[in-house]
Amino acid sequence: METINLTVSGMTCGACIKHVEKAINSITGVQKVEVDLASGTVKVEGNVSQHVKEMIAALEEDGYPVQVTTDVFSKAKSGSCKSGSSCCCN
Ligand SMILES: [Cu+2]
Repeated sequence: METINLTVSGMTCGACIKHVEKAINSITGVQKVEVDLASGTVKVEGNVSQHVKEMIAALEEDGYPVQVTTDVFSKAKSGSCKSGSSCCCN
């Protein structure tokens, strides 16, 4: 299970939170969504690393531009892991 942090723009009220939660919960593998309206951050837990793009697409479709602050992709691609048996680059 992974945790992914997103920064979601355009959330202004409780209804926005519900929209965002619903959009994210519709994505395969999502187990938990936590929305922080004040900071515009969303924490997503689940087996979601394969579905981040879908998640972003679903949110943008609903009018909420997204930035991924936990960068799963660059970590996997950059080869920045230097050692360790559970290296994410493998
Ligand atoms: Cu709203």
